[in-house]
Amino acid sequence: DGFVHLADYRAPAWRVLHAGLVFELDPAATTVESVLSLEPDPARPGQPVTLDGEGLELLAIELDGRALGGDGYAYDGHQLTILDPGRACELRTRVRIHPDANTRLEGLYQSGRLLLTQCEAQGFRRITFMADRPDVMPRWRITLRAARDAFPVLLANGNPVSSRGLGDGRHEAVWENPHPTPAYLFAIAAGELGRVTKTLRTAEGREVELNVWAEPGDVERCRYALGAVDRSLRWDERRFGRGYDLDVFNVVAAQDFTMGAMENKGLNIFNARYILADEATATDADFLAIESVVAHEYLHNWSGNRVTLRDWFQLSLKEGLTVFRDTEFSSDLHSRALKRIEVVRLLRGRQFAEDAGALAHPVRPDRYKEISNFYTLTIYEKGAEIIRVLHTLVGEDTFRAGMDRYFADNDGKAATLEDFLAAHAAASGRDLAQFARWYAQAGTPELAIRADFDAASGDYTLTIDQHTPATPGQPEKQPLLIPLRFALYDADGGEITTPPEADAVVREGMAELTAARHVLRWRGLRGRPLPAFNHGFAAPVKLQVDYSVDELARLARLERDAFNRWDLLQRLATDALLGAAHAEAATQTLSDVLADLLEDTSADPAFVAECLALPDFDTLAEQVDEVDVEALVGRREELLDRLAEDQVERLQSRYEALADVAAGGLDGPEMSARALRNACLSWLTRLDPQAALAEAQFAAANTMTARLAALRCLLHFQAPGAEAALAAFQQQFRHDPLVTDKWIALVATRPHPEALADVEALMASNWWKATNPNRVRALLGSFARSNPLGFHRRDGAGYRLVATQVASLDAINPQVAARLLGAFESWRRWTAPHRGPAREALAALEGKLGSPDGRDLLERLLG
Ligand code: HT7
Ligand code: ZN
Repeated sequence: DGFVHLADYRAPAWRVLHAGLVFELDPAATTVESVLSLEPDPARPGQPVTLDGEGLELLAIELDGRALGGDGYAYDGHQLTILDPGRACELRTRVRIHPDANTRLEGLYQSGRLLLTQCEAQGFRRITFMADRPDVMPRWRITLRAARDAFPVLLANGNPVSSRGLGDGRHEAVWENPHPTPAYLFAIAAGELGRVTKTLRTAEGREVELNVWAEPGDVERCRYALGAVDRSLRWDERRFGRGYDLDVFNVVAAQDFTMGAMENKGLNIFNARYILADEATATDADFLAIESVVAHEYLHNWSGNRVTLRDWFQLSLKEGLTVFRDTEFSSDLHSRALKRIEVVRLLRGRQFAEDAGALAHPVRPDRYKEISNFYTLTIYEKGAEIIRVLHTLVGEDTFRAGMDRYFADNDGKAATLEDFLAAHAAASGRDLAQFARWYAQAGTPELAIRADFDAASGDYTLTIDQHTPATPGQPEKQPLLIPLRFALYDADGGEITTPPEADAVVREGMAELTAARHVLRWRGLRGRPLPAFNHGFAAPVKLQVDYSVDELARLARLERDAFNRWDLLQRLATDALLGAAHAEAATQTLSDVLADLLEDTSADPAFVAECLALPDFDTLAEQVDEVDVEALVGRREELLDRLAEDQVERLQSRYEALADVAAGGLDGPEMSARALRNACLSWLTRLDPQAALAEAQFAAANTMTARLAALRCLLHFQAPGAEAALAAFQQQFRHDPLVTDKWIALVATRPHPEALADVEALMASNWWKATNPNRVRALLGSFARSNPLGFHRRDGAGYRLVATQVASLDAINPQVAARLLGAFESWRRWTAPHRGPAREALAALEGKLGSPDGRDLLERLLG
């Protein structure tokens, strides 16, 4: 049926114990000689050796030193089959590949003057023959040979063993990776690279050299990333007791990279946008993202590399866990509340939509057609939330004990989610069978909570109904184990600490919901209490609680925890936008609370900035049955206008007062000041685009954060000076592709249907580079995902533009094309004037996509 099924998993009949590779590197034609030590599984005798190899030009093949003739093997362009040799043996092959023609950026490819690899998930088979599956884990010896002038630096996984000149201008470097490592973690990088470096001693006493490499002109911009590697290594030692296990840790920045970065053993390869930074070219958000992606890849060394995956169905075992770990890293180092706000925005705006749309799938899918299409927010972000649910249920100490056990039991192995759950079940003494449903069931659970108070008896009951909507292929759902935090406040704002009578386990303000309905009951209360739920968003669910505006206003002032206060403001804003009955009262309350916040100079300015940022379009769209794009955007703009009018003086005063702290520097208070200042600038420019505030900030800016925020205000509010500022910005940074991506994304997201023409003009210009994923994302990704008025034009031109580009990008880089196609995931919920053109744009793609990636997505979108 074209699917790979989890139920069909079989252990490999042949293991690869050792892989010795010799590369003769050349962009046009690289040869790879491979010697694989193969061993049969005694439990499965008589099986042929089958190795993956995609489109390889086979030059030579020998088994145990003897050339194989045409009757000894078969190669069909995808798989190499050798009749059962019947014993352990050594297979030697030589193949030729063509990195400079590789626009897929999978396998060995050229980026600028560098040669690089990307092997996850199934790219290694484009380099040479291998059992390209994560449960086959050879030890590796990698020899790289190349012309010294073009490729002075030769890097691979593991530790450097030797290097030497070869005469005739060529040289060689040998690397050895002693840890059993699957092929998806293989990496090499070669070319003219410079580095920043630092040596440290790990807690276990190992001396480790940390290097961050980039093209020579970019080396100075690697310093921040190097610091982030250092911080990550130290944090994993402290918080998880996990040390680093090689003599070197190399990181390389590449301008052409399909995703964010890759955790190859000892040689992480990064999209340059997650490495290169200084204050003149990177925003504060860039710095924070760099630190978090660097941490993510570093932390994979244990969650992914030392303990790897049995098969790709287990993807969230490494990705969800590592997102959980990198989020904890950022929360420990910076503001936990701000990090939680960032994550919850992403969940509500994007992951919930994915989980409710045509592409919804469980965190552990049970079948797939193309694994590349499963690197999703559900696998990553919902996967991390599930780990957080476990952490909430068992507490930090027991969670740590479970992790220690998981690492100890599975080190050097290829694990499953069952292995992970078994370790945590053993450490906590809990039965995690119901918890495991989180992995099997797609869709965001909804909790509807009804409160009843009997004034005569003082009895107060909370009835909690759990429901998960149907998703493709899963019409029926079972109840999940959900830890629901709650608090009850009395009339004086004091917390009622009496535990309720309940048909669920309740402890310290948390109920463990396991059934479709639970009832919590308090008796003899003196008045109707005010309830609050899901503090810190501990349960990744949608809550339905009918609050009056007065109750929300009281809660917004009662809640001391920063995340919860922010969440209440989001709720007020949502009611102001979508809650017809009390929209006006909610607007007024929101405005009053924002006024207090803007006057509260003791509050973290970055937190105030988060409170000023209303729920975005995606988050709102997720909460309505049918998405009327123009109406939703229009209402949001009106609300922003109204709130900005109410706050104008406070905005001006905070904008001015924060100028000095915001002037430069990367310390918390400095970044915070810029965050609030830029939020104020946006609201003030909205009110009066003619005022020269943004123009002045643009002219005086000495950080990219201030400059880009000003340019955004100028362009998006069509202020005088916008054209001149854009031209100056383009000119100043024309040689920097990452900064160029920034202005391109601003143009693509101008909130106006006419932005389409600007996007088309850019596509016809020299700025357009279809082979560079960052450029494609900056222009088309931003347009499709972050410009509702442009993408959802009533004439369907936005959909047609994106669909047409998907078709041509599919032939260049199928993964990049498939991600763009994901922008249509919610099309069935768009109102009729949009739905029709969207369906037509998708239908026009049928028969036009050559890749399995694109065809799989299109089938699911239209199915
Ligand atoms: N584990 C890495 C995933 C990745 C990837 C997957 C498919 C195609 C290209 C890719 N590049 C990187 C990234 C991570 O989650 O750490
Ligand atoms: Zn990852």
